[in-house]
Amino acid sequence: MAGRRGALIVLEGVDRAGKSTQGRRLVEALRADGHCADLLRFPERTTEIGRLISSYLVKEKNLEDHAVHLLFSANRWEHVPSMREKLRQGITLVVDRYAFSGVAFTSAKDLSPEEAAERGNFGNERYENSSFQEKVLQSFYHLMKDKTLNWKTMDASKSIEDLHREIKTIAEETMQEVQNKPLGELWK
Ligand code: NYM
Ligand code: MG
Repeated sequence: MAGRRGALIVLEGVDRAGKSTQGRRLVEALRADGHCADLLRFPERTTEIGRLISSYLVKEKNLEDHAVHLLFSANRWEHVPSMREKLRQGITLVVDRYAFSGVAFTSAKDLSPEEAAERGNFGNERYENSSFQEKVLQSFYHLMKDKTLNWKTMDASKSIEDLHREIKTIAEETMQEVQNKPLGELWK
């Protein structure tokens, strides 16, 4: 029994794909089955770095693109020690966005201002328009070519319930699969 570790389950996708809903449902269901599971989200807006990011996203603050990219990265790094500790203790982490969002959103920023001005039915934060999200999606497809990561693609147009069942099955398989493997590192 000793040494069984938790799984790192990352939900990625464009804005409004349903990641937060599915993340919450997954953690509830895993806990109901007696597993140890915690929900995390990035950006984690409650830290000092997270508050800076949030004021950038709601357009209260302007920040240089590279600087804000590094803030998103720093916001993940400030949580890495506690994440590793939890995984080692056997707690499965369900994470609503991670470093893939960092790459996908920053790399979508070469969008022309005309394209960015065309707004769809999104929220009011930075990046929340359809042409930007299309670039983000293409970037995610590119990142998914990395077969060292165990990507599963979900059809976000399915019902919340159907998606939940699929995601829960994948999560349980993954937890089994990794339980005796050492913690890895991303992009090493
Ligand atoms: N975002 C998120 C980034 O631009 N870079 C990152 O590294 C991360 C983690 O933050 N539009 C963007 C994607 C979202 C925005 O996230 C806020 P959320 O999940 O809507 O709170
Ligand atoms: Mg959002």
